[in-house]
Amino acid sequence: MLTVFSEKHALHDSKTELYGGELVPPFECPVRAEHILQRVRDVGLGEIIAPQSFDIEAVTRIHDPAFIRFLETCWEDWAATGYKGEAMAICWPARGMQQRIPDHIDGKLGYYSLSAETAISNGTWEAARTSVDVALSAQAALRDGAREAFALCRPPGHHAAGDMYGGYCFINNAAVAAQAFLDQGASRVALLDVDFHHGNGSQAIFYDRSDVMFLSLHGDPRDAFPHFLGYADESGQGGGKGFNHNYPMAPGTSFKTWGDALADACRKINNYAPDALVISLGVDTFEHDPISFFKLASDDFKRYGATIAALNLPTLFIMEGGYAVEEIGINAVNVLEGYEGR
Ligand code: SP5
Ligand code: ZN
Repeated sequence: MLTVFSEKHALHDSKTELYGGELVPPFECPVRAEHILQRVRDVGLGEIIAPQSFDIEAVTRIHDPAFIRFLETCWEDWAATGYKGEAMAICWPARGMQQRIPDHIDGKLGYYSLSAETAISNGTWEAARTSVDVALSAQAALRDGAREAFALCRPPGHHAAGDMYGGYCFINNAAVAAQAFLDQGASRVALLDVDFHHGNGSQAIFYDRSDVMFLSLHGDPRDAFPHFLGYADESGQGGGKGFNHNYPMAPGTSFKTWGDALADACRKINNYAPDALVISLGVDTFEHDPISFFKLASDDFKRYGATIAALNLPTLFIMEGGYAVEEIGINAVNVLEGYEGR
C-alpha cells in the first residue's frame, strides 16, 4: 500500500514533557516516525510519497479558525514574553470559571489545552500543519481510486478537539480526513480508534453527528489518560445518539479481550455500512509501551490488521501514538501487513 510521509515532522522537536512532576524528554519524539518509515522500506510495503499542500479550509471544516491562529502564533507570542522554557499551560478555565479567551499567552494556552504535558516549541506549527497534509494526501489517494493508504502522520491528532490541543496532538488528522471523505460525496464514514488512549478529540468533534460513527478501544479513563472522557455510556447526543461506541478496558488487558472488543466494533461498522473507514492507528497497546497498560504482542498487531481487512472497506490508516520506540516500526507495519494478508 501507499505510504505518505514528510521529513517536516522533525520540525516538532520539543525538549520537554511534564511527567511525574519532572520535565523529561518527550515520549512523542521524531525518531518514532523515522523507525516506522524504515520498517515500511524494509518490508517493501509499497511506494512512499511526499504530501501535497492543502488549503487551511480543509482543516477549518473541523477546527475553530481562532484556535488554528492560536497554534500558528503561539510560539512567537510565548517567546516574546521572555520565558526560557517551552510553551506549556499552567492554568485552565475549570469548574465555575469564565470561558473567555484571555489576552496573555498563559491564559490562551490554558483556554486552548486539555493537558499540560504537551509543550509547543519553534516548529510545532509547521510540523502539525504538514502532518494534516500527510493525512489529506493519503485521503486524496483513496479519492482517486486507491483501496487503502497509510498516512505516516507526526505529530498525532486524535486528542485534539475543535478548539483544544494536548496529549501530544494539535490538529486532528483523522477527523479532518473523515470530513474530506464526506465533502467529496461519502454519506457515512466510520472512524475506528485503536490507539491505547481514548480519542477524546475525535469523539467530541463527531458526538452529535450520525455521518461519522466513532468507535474507540482504550485504557479505562478511570486509570488512563485522558481521564475525563471515554466511558462506555458515552453513546452520542442529539442526531448522533447511537453513533459513538467506547470500549474502555482494564490494566493488563491482553489480545483475547482486546480482540473481542475489536470484533464487536467491526460488527457495528459492518451494520453501519460506511463508504470509507479511517483507522486512528496507535500502537501504544503494545506490552512494552512505557506509558500504557495493555499487553498486545507484536504478532497480535498482524492478526488485528487482518480483522480490519475483513470489513472490505476503503481504508485510510492514520498514525497516532506508540512509545516503545525500538518496536514501533514493527508493530505499526505489522498492522498494515496483516491488513494486506502477508
Ligand atoms: C497520541 C497519544 O498517544 N497521546 C498520549 C498522551 C499521553 N500523555 C500523558 C501521559 C501520562 C502517562 N501516565 C502514565 C503513567 C505510567 N506509569
Ligand atoms: Zn495513545
